[in-house]
Amino acid sequence: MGSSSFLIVANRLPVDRVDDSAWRRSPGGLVTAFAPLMRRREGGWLGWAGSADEKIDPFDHDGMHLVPVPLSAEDIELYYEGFSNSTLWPLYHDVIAPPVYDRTFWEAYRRVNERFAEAAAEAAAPGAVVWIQDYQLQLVPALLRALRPDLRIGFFLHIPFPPSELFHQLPWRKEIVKGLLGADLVGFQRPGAASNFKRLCRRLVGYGFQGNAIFAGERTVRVQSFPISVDFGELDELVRRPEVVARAKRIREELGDPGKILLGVDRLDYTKGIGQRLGAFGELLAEGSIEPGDAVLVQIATPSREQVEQYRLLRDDIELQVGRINGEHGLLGAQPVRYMHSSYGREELAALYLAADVMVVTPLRDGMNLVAKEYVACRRDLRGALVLSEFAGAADELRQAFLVNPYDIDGMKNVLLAAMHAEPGDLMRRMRAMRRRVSLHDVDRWATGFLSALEGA
Ligand code: GDG
Repeated sequence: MGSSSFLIVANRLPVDRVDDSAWRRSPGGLVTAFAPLMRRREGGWLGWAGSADEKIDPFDHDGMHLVPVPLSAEDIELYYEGFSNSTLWPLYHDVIAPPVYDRTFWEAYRRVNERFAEAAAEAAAPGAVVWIQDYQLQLVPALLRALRPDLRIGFFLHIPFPPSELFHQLPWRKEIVKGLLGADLVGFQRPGAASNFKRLCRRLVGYGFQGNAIFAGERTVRVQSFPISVDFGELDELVRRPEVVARAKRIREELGDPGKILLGVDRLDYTKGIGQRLGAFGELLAEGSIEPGDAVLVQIATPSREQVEQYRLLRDDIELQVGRINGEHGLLGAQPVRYMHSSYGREELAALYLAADVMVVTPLRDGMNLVAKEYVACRRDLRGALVLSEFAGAADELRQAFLVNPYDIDGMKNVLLAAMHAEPGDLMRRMRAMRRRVSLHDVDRWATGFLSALEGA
């Protein structure tokens, strides 16, 4: 038995390698959310360190005890790129892309989940609280419980949980449900996902439920929604810095001081609706509702899952679309779409949010979408419009956004124009309400809310 009385189990460790001996905390909200908890509770974090076929001993970093779980090149191909990102990811996102059902993927998923469960069983102190993260590790709760019945086990799914009709496609649907039911608390982003899961448990394994409780034989499993959020305070502080404010001004100048700056920030993923967004913007230019020079769409597309075929095809499609729009509507020295296939630092991102008049978040399906909440957290000036898909979890909370159905291109065009032309007073009212929501329901509240439910479960 190990010494961690609080253990996070996630596909990835929260650090990236700088060189042979040095690590750097990865960008992203999860680590920020957990760091204080980890320090308070002698926390550990178990996950893959990011390189293939490498065995790394546990080490301490930034007040956290990190336990690397090795993955071979084959595990990465079959468990990570395969079952996680070619089967579960599309299945859980409304089958926007066709899921691949491949038995070798499944075998690898099971094998790797067993490895994670064994490593967690070794690292956890007696009676420890273990919090397992996301779709890559859905078998770990039950596997870990079998090894260590003394633990208190929580699981949180960051992505949507699909409706029952879709979930039934999965040849290993029962195994996944039983895997999750090993937890004391199963958390989802949205209440609808929690309901889907409860109904599925009744149909697939015959367990009844009442309210938040599923009756799983001798045990009770609590199922509930916990909408994730951002570190409001950190972002609100970031955009007060004079260098960030100055950078936002410079960004506007570098873009040729257009009438309106529209911004998209996404991992390059087919769930994010980047093509639909470009389509709507392109049509507005083609029909003359927007003149080149009136508006620039900045699209940051962070490289993602480049070994997966569907992602390579998507990149080609998007880049073709950007090229067409700029080819047809660009002027010498002024391109309506500025597309960047790279990632940026936190400060640059905050400056971009601050420079953007219209933030365009149009996923076809998204568990939450933190970009929408980050934009809100960065707009202490109460300016800026948020265009937000109804199919993002964030739409449950950010009701004052300009909500769109990204499948409805005409609707999206109208909403983009409405957001671009909205009165400052209207924008201020909307932004004030959204900021109230995000500042009260920040990521710390998410993490402590989940943990107190788990410890009380
Ligand atoms: C999954 C679910 C759920 C993006 N580009 C850069 C950069 N980012 C940061 C954003 C944001 C994060 O990445 C993306 O989070 P999202 O929530 O938008 O989307 P997913 O990656 O799909 O996340 C999602 C989330 O998990 C949490 O539960 O909300 O629904 O799909 O924080 O700012 N960060 C930096 N440079 C970039 O270029 N530094």
